Amino acid sequence: MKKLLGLTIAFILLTSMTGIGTWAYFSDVETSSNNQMAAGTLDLKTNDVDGVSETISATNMAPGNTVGPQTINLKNTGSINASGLDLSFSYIESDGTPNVINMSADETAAMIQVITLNYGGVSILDSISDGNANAYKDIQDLKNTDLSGLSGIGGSSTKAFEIAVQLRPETGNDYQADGITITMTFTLNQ
Ligand SMILES: [Ca+2]
Ligand SMILES: [Ca+2]
Ligand SMILES: [Ca+2]
Repeated sequence: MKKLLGLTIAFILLTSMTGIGTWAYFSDVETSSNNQMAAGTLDLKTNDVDGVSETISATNMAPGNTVGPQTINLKNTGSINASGLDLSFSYIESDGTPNVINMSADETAAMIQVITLNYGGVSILDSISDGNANAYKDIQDLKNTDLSGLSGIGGSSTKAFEIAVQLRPETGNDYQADGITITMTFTLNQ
């Protein structure tokens, strides 16, 4: 039995600024203070009820800004032990306006470094391959890494999933108003 559950994280880079001041803003990390991730418990049901989804937003990230670590509790609400958990990431472009230079979703994802990735209290960051060879683990790498076969969750038990990201300090002005919406999918196998 498999249950799917989508978790959406929206990262919009500096969408609210317009005009000449926009470009100055991009190098001023202090002015972006609204980054947040909402906590939540995700119920991975083991009956035939569809999974729920939850949105985590990080808007107006400036270069160098860190968001998280945010804990998401993955709860096996059934009584049957799950033998394994598959985790996958995908994203779509989600840009703001105006967007003078449009960087691709992959380019944007590559600028968002994953600095914390824990499951069940253990870091799984080392499992991520630096597929785009930019010398750090990022959201594009996450998308392209197979994260299936993680340890399962016992019946009526919960494991914590934690993630923190940073918009790379060297992110250039071309990325302004570019954003991506990331969907994490947890598949509980029994
Ligand atoms: Ca874009
Ligand atoms: Ca990388
Ligand atoms: Ca742009």
